[in-house]
Amino acid sequence: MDRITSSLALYHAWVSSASRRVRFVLEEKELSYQGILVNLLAFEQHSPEYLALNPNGFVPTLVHDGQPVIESSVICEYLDEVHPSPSLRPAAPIARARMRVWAKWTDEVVIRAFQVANWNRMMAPTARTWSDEEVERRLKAVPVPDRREDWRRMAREPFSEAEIAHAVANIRRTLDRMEADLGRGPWLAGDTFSLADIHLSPYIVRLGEHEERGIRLADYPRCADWWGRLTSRPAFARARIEPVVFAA
Ligand SMILES: N[C@@H](CCC(=O)N[C@@H](CS)C(=O)NCC(=O)O)C(=O)O
Repeated sequence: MDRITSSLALYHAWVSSASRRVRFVLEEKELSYQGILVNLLAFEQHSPEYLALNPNGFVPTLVHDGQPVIESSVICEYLDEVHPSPSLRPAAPIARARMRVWAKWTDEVVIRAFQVANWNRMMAPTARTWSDEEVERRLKAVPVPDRREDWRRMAREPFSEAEIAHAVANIRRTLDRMEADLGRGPWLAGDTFSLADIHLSPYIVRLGEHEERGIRLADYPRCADWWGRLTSRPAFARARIEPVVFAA
């Protein structure tokens, strides 16, 4: 990993959805920052150097004036506090509360729902090649017990069809709730584009991965309209929130 040379640095990975939320905020605010790539399949996120910044061993981590800030939704709010213009949090407390409900749902449900299917395709092909000794060594370096178990699963017992079906049910639930909230719209938290819209964007861009399970954005007309408006924002392209292409 590169060394920090700027007062605003983001440790991230291009395909990491949590990193993408923060990159979108940085681009909306047109902040210049140093991007430091963390190679997740080389396990740089579990190195002592990185764990000193982010004790959970996840990307992203923002380092501002030498101070690390972790957790993507917290980083997004932090950036909006220290660089308030243009504001990404609605002014009205009720709309701000709705924005936070979306942040919470994304953190507690959406991240996991997408992780289950994605990790089988993205992480398992590497992890299943490890010897038993290597599995033991790699798992020792993973600090969060739940994530350690996820890595063990990738090495030896990938997520089952039943677990993926459960994840897909949560994705459908998310789309249903988005469709309902957009009825009040035009944005997820109300009148203005906000962090709520940013939080969902890296997951909606990956919906195509679930097409064979019958999930289609076109079946959610308000979401499809919202997606058209969101993806035409110049910051979206600069943040590089693109569908993920898997090796065949
Ligand atoms: N709640 C965390 C989750 C971050 C997260 O799960 N990051 C993934 C990439 S999207 C990661 O670091 N994966 C590598 C690993 O767990 O070893 C956040 O929102 O920042």
